[in-house]
Amino acid sequence: MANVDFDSFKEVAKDVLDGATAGVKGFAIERMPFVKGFCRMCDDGWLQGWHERNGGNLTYRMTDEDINAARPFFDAEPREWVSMGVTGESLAGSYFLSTGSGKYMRNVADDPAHNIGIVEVNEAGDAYRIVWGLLDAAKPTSEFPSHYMNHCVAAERTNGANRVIYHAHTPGIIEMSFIVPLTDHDFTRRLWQMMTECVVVFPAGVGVVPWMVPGGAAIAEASSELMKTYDTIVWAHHGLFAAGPDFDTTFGLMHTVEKAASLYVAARVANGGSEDWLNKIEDKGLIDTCHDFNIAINESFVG
Ligand code: 2HA
Ligand code: ZN
Repeated sequence: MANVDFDSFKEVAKDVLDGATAGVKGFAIERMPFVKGFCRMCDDGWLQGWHERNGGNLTYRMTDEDINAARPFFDAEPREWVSMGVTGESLAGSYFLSTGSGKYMRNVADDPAHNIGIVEVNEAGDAYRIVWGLLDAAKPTSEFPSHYMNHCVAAERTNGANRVIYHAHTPGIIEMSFIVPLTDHDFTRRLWQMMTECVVVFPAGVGVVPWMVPGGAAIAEASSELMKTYDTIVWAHHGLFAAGPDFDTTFGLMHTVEKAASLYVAARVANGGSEDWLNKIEDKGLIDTCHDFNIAINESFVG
């Protein structure tokens, strides 16, 4: 210290302090638990091989606590309102953390502010504006209208418990859509039969949407109709769309359904292409499992 003059010491100290303040401001949102959980889920999906290129998207409906914690870091000037092309009144005024359109899941954890962002939905429930992140003119996912409509339905069905909607390009489910009739009944029964705990993880079964153009109002409406009954929806030749109360449950649901789908395809290949299994879980087994776990099975798919 003896050789450092006081003014230059002060200057260095100020630089360090300014840098730290900018760092805290720049990274404060990234450190919040809901953002960390969101980024981890994007990375987990990437590591599963579900998110080639910009495939898949994730949205999370923020709690009041999340909003209050994040608000000091919102843009001073919110961006323009953008019409969603769909209307959902029940979640008007909500805030969502969303992946960006054209963004890659594998890049989210490294650079959240460019790849994800917080959007506010207006009081009419038909438009959004970005209030944080999605830097350099990025936009929320092209599937945001689908996500929003499905958030509305899933939140109503679960008395507000549902907060997460996740879409992934899951290979087993895509493969199944080539070889299984595209009905809720056909997919659900086959998936339940693949692994004992499937019926416990998704006792309502899965809904199936036939092939549709992605990103539009039509797929949003078809999915949200099925979301009245199911947490998981197959988008034929495209992937899965899943809803849940938190990141773990929603990721776990997607993982379970996709694992069952890949087991189905592998078992069918191993069986020479036939579905005439030597051994399988009978309907009584599915019903008894739900009974023992005290879970209501969707009875339209058994018996
Ligand atoms: O985000 O997965 O369905 C890209 C998509 C669209
Ligand atoms: Zn997709």
